[in-house]
Amino acid sequence: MEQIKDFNTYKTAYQKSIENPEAFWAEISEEFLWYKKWDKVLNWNFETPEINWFDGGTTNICTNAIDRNLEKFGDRTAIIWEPNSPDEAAKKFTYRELHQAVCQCANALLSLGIAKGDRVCIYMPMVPEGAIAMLACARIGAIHSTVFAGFAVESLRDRINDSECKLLITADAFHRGEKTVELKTIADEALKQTPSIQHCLVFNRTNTPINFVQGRDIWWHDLVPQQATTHEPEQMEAEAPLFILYTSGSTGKPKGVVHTTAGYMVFMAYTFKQVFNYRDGEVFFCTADIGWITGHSYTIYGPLLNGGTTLMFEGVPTYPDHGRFWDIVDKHKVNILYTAPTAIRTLEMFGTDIFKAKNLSSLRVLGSVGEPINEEAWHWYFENAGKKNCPIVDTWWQTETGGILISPIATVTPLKPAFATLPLPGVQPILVDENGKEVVGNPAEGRLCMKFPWPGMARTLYGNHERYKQTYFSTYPNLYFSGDGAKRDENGYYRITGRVDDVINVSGHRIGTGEVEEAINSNDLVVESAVVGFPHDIKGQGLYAFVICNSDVTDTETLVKEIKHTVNERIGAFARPDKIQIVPGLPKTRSGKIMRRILRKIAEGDTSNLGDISTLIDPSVVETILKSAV
Ligand code: 7RM
Repeated sequence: MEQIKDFNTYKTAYQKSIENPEAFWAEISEEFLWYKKWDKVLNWNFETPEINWFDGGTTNICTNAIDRNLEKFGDRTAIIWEPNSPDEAAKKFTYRELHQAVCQCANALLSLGIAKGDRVCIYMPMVPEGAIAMLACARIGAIHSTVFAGFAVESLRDRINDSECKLLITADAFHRGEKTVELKTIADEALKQTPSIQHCLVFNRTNTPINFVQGRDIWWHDLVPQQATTHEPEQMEAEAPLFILYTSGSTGKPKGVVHTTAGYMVFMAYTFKQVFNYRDGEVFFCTADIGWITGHSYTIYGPLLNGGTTLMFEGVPTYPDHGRFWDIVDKHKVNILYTAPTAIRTLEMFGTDIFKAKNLSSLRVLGSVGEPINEEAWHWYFENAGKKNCPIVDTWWQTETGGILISPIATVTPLKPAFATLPLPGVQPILVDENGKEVVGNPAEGRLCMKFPWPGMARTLYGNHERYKQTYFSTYPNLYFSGDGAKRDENGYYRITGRVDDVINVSGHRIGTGEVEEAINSNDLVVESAVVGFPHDIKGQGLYAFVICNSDVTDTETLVKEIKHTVNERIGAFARPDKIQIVPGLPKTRSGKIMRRILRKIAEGDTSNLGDISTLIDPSVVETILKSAV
């Protein structure tokens, strides 16, 4: 695959990808291993919606990510693992070792009765075995559903049940910063209500004593290393589901976003190589957890599909001190660092003294993902991490898009702080107004949509194609709607301004207000609640909950604590509201809709102009809420 080396080449590639998308993607796809080449590159229909890439082709993404690299790069490091504590030794897997480990895991899965098409839930910390388990699933054609290890019992349970996973792969426990998370204990709770699970494969990470259910539970070390180190991969249809990843929407329960085999493979390989300008032999460090899409696409699949070296880090940027990222960069000679604005802003708080003792000369490219990066954080990152000579790629994309859609191409696209800049080749964005009318010309502002498919896009929501259609293709006919708002400057550069729906982005984690409200409402003392986002210096956005409680509640302080605890237990600590205000009522319209616009203003502390509140049933409730705002 040809690397884009200058801006003109980008423009030519972009032009070609628009004029003849099928020829464009066919050429890129040639270099992969196919058991059978495709008959047709693309069939699509955004109305039904049905999107079909490389129809008739068969391949295996694991073979392409590992086996294909063995001959040339067998002894090259595929995965570097840096543990939570710098006192523990790092681990490395060459491509050959990774191949053997993945084959063993694949054979282990088969021995547990897992077959092509079965769902396997992976609830693992950031250890290589998490990646190995995902790759092993792909190898045998099982569908992995990775659940972030920060999720609590009910979130895990619901995800397992939604896709009826047969197997759960987890660990005894893990350390993250100063914290210990007893993963198996959480899993045990969830497994009380997951009838589809037959076995639980447990990786021993910390030697923490666990409850062991005979017949159901199996230690990883008792099963996996005993297996044969070769395995004949399953030949997968291009559109066979590869994985499910649950993500939050504005309403209802989390959505099981489904990605399929060939399109995802081609798109991750392409976007990784181009966006980061990845060069052979470089060390790529993506700080995202494998439980999120960024971890799937750019910690695992993208780098491996390019024969690259990927670094997995188990810990947090502030442990044992706030220099940890930079220590890792120096220790493993990281060339490309890909992290989130929230991490940058956290480190920014500690000042720049720490950089004096760091070298960082290995760094060549920096990346940002997950939320809009503010200009201040951009400059801080550019100057302190990049020493003003590493381009920053501000990459915009979503769980649903599979990979990066709008981003500078490192060393190629002229940068503009806080702008994700231009669409990648093959990507056709469009801005529309609230009525779906295209906003033409520049500068412009509108809702960000896509008018043409790209190979990495989600194909459906697990078990609910109708919801897929409703969520992404019904707001504006014949367009994929991202849920984000964006501006376009006079040069056509995009700046993503954030969600226009009720999804809140807390530290780069997508949280649906509905989910948090549901958790809060599950407390017997709560009558109703409304959750909105507000600007937060570190997290980007924080959560503000307005809660109506039962008249017999006298101790509101305890109730507030309890509510936080409930959210912790039901969703996970990352979704805990920053602020909780007990209110006597919520601003509702005559049709019973909560006027969130007003609550958002109150949460922001911007109460000078609340706008028209005359359509409220009881406008005086606003006054009352304002008086006790927290
Ligand atoms: C990759 C990921 C998706 C949402 C998306 C946006 C926001 C992501 C950027 C961004 C501004 C960016 N997937 N978002 N990247 N906003 N600039 N570079 O984060 O599914 O978890 O979230 O994140 O709102 O819709 S995600």
